Amino acid sequence: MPSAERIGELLELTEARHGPAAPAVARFEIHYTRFLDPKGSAVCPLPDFAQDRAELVALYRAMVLARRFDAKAVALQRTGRLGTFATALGQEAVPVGVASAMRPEDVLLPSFREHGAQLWRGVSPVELFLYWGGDERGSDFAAAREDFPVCVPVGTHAPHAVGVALAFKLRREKRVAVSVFGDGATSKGDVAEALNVAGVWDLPVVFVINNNRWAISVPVARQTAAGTLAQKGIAAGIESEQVDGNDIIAVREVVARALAKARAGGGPHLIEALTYRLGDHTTADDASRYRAGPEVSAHWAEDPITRLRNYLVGANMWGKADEETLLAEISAAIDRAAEAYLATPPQGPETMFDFTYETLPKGLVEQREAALLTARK
Ligand SMILES: Cc1ncc(C[n+]2csc(CCOP(=O)(O)OP(=O)(O)O)c2C)c(N)n1
Ligand SMILES: [Mg+2]
Repeated sequence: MPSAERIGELLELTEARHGPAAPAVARFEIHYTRFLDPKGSAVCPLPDFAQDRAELVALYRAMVLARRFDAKAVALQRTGRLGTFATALGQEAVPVGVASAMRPEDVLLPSFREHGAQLWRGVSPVELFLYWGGDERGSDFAAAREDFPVCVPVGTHAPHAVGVALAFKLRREKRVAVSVFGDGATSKGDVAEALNVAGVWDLPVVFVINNNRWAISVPVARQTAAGTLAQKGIAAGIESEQVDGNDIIAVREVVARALAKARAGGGPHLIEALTYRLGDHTTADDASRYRAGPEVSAHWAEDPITRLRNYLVGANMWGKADEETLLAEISAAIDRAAEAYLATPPQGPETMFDFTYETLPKGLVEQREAALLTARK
């Protein structure tokens, strides 16, 4: 990707070529926020919420929970007890940071790597296991009733977020729609159209690009020639910025500011969170076929969980005993959830027809009956 310096050079070149008769009529800057460096040292004064140990420990706990959920989901898939699963290994600060900045009445529209956000908002690990196990009941959340389910089609939930935000605006509700999608999704027409209309209608929506640098086997540099993904928001007239997506304090802070702005009627916002996919794309992928090992190892040095733990330990807010207690509590909770999932009797095959249409088209009525007959045999 071209550096900010290179973009400056290009601007100067354009001016030199066209001369003063053709003045530049637009310029833009993308700001990048980071509070903790990869080692966990503060690089500038931390925001107010980060002065509170309980707030930071809650963020730490939620990232550890997301990682533990991930590991269990992979283990279940590998032993034939879960469907294909997309881990968020190394990316936990994005979903947890986003969700921790939201209010319960806001609406989350996640893609398939945001279980950290869903867990924070009250979706249970049992529901998530059910979803990834192919059971539609996993999307019928007991809490977070108005949040959207996991969106596997790449980027199609961005226009849905615009619809949700338009409803909030029409009803004069002080709520914000938050849509999280990947770097690859920014190449989709759905995302470009969503950004465009959100800008024109000045809607209360925050778009978060979870830029983990890869879209399956396609690296960002082959995805777009744009220097940043954030500037795609600028093109739509939306205030846009970058954040260190492995620094949860930074993610929470920039998302909180964007939400406050949108809630106060200040319009949409786009945040590009720079992180890295440490794992395979999904359990159906083998990233070693297209990605060099040293690249991955280098990114382990930016792990968001270690980063926050180092900060907490350095600030005398966390110790070995705290860590052991937390890990034991979280492992037990996830194991219990997995057991509850495995003990849930599966639904009948007819349910795959039952949740899309209010009235089933004739062809599907026949297929539904055939599925039931086969199941009874
Ligand atoms: C509309 C659509 N096209 C293709 C796919 C197959 N697919 C699944 S994930 C993915 C890449 C997504 O990359 P990115 O947006 O960067 O998200 P990430 O997986 O890295 O989180 C593709 C092409 C899909 N799920 N939906
Ligand atoms: Mg990606």
